Amino acid sequence: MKKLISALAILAALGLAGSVSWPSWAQGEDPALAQGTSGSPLVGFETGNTMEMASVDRDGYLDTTVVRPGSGSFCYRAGGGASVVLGGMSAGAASARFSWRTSDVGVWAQICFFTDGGAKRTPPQTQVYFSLDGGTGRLYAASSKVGLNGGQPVYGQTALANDTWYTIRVAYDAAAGGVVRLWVDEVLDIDTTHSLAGATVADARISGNLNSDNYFDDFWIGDSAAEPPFGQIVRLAPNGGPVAWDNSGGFVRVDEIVPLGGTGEENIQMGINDATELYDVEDLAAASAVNAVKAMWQMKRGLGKASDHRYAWFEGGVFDDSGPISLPQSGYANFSRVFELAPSGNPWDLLRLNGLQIGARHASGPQDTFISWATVMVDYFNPY
Ligand SMILES: [Ca+2]
Ligand SMILES: [Ca+2]
Repeated sequence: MKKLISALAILAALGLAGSVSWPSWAQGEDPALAQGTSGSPLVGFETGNTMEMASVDRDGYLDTTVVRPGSGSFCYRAGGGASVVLGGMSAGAASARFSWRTSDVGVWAQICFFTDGGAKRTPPQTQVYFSLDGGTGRLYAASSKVGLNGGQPVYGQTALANDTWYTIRVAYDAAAGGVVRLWVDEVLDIDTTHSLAGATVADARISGNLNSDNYFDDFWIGDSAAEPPFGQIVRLAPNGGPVAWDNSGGFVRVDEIVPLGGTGEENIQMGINDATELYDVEDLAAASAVNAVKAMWQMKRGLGKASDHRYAWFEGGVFDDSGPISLPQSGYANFSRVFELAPSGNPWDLLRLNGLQIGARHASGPQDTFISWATVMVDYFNPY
């Protein structure tokens, strides 16, 4: 199975009462997946906030009017500058899948590119980029850095249409002679190689053009040049489950979009007893494949002596948790974990997905654990 690039860095969310500041999701803490330092390999914008990405172009914003069926409630409209979907990578090869549409195939846009991590989106910092050519209405790959076609574009053959969602998949191997590939829906539209070795891929970026509307959604990012899986991303919200904690608000206090962390908007474990609060989540109606699942949590701790706070999950008879995590006393910290396999170790399927529970755990000690928000993002494929 292709590995997803996950995230390591710990970034605390500073949530102010009534107005939550929303940083990058930053703690995808499965050690086997931990290769990045910010962002997440699954980005569907279903938190209702652009900051699921590592950095956001100043002109980018979320849109709810042209969302692709099967892709939840939000998509991202890119501005003219670059947004970093996933930063902190250290990969000799990279791939990405996303949904994309443009209002005008006659307007050039550099829609996706892998870089060395520099500030610019042009060579020498960009290793390879995949762009819409406004003259032909086709996509092309280009790079003067890694000896791709003598620095000239390599064009795909698919003539694109305005206002149409496409599934775009790209793959790049930085080694000399490595592949550069792009798929438009089922079609392998660009299939070439480059002659020079590139540097380690540090991030994956997207951009649009202020003279057209370029929408993105459903990002899956991998660390090989293999063909990414088809898929889209939806959110499954908490919708039930046992109420075990003292502040018995149940799932209704952790299911909102955008997340609210104020008083009365959280569940709290008070006192020193071991306790776990797990939430059922909405069922997904149909999927021919479940590629991966990202669980997300927003938590903080109470005042007093530090104690043992964890986020937790349950599936297929297997209960597990994060182990002790460091939580802020003021404001909330965001956590995420990507599960390529179900927690029971089996490949995901609908039955396992719909049996998943997530929540939080207070192991011991005199300090309260707060959970403000929890959700599940599913990367799935279902042909329409
Ligand atoms: Ca979405
Ligand atoms: Ca809440």
